[in-house]
Amino acid sequence: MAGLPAAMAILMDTFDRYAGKEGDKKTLSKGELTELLRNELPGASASDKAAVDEFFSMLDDDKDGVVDFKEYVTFVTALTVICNQ
Ligand SMILES: [Ca+2]
Repeated sequence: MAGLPAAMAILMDTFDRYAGKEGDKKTLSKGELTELLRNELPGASASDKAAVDEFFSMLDDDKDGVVDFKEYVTFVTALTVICNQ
């Protein structure tokens, strides 16, 4: 079971690195999320503004305009489950 804590540490580190770039360190703005996608998921179409907008609103579950850690983790967990099917 060594893999899970390591994976969670990577998740948390990735979030912290981008969330800390501007404004609130506990949330991802749309700009920070765009940068995260561009650097961490090169296959994602982060240059497509409409796709980023759609992705952002999908993550921003409570529609407050920022993605907090809970929203981020919920999304990544869902993505991991999908990828394992
Ligand atoms: Ca939110």
